[in-house]
Amino acid sequence: MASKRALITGISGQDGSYLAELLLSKGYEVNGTIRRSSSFNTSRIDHLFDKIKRHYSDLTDSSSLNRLIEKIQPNEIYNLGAQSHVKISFDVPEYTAETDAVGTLRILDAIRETGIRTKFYQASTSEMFGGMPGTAPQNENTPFHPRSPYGAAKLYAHWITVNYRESYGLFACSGILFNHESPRRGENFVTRKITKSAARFVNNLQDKLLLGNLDAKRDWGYAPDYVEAMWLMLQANKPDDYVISTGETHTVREFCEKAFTEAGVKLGWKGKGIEEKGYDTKTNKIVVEVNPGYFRPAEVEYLLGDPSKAGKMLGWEPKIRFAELVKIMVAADIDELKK
Ligand code: NAP
Ligand code: G4F
Repeated sequence: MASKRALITGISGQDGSYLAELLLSKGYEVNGTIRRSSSFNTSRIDHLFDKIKRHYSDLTDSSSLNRLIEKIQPNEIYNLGAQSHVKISFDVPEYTAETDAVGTLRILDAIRETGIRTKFYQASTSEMFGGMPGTAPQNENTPFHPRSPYGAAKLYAHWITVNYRESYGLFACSGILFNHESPRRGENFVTRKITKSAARFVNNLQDKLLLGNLDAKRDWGYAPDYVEAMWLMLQANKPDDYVISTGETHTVREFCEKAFTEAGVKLGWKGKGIEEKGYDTKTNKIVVEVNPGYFRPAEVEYLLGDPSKAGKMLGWEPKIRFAELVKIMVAADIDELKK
């Protein structure tokens, strides 16, 4: 008999898959929502097939959410489902708001309506800060200034989570997580795009890597560490909001350099702005070019989180930092090519 029942929206995503593994290891019954898709979209959780319960649902569909919450009666709900790509949110702003903002309200209201006693975790993001000049390191008291439809939708979700906690006494937490990555990261996020390209480059499968803003700085952590923080928030005595980050920041350019070094290629740089190029210092071959097609209408330039509250109140700290993270991701992508 499982000790607790959990419901994870977005269980097929990077974080959903790691969180499912963590909760299973703690003896939970793990339920997760998946979306109908014309092709298979469960590769990250296929290895858990007989251990978890999967349910078709969508954050844009209130009735499916109400039904599931009523049926499962979860002790803990982790709302990880989202249209999570910042640049794509400029192309599908309304869908992003429906899923990421109103979707969160739909769950909170289903909890209120059914009167089920459950704890709620909201997957909030450092994108809500917008990386405005003079605000780093960002902590729980830093003013919000979202710079994308994604950031704005997530900010609504954050505040509605806080509002339902204050209005109805729900045990609801908002985890303000900075970028976290892994070998399971979606291939159109910059870190995975780089590590996959580095692996392909040294195997003569790819010539060039086209990137957008090389100067953007991110506080990159390791996804398995971050799902542990989500769980810890729901085990605390009282609900609260926490910044989760490593406290270290690096440019996209540095991530590239490190990833190619791990793959055995030392990169040099020449040119400025959209003319900047990264080259293999051994062969002089151009490896990285800037393509303005990857620029965003508004950019978040500088993220650096201060996770000291989570350290003090939850005893959480990151185990894997930048250098090791890049190493893990490049090694996994090289291994993947060998298969
Ligand atoms: P991800 O890999 O993109 O996973 C997102 C999950 O949401 C997938 O399972 C996806 O299903 C599902 N989903 C998408 N649209 C949905 C909808 N309309 N209804 C229900 N489910 C839907 O994202 P992640 O990196 O694991 O991130 C998890 C959560 O944390 C997201 O809410 C993200 O915005 C937030 N977050 C992430 C980071 C980060 O750096 N990773 C940082 C801060 C906050 P499919 O597999 O079918 O697409
Ligand atoms: O990897 P990214 O797409 O991640 P971004 O925009 O920071 O968002 C991720 O982290 C957020 C937490 O802060 C999450 F909430 C969100 O769901 C997502 O997981 O881009 C990182 C940086 C940006 O500044 C972007 O402009 O890399 C820059 N970049 C440069 N070239 C690129 C590329 N990003 C992508 N995706 N692709 C490029 O070719």
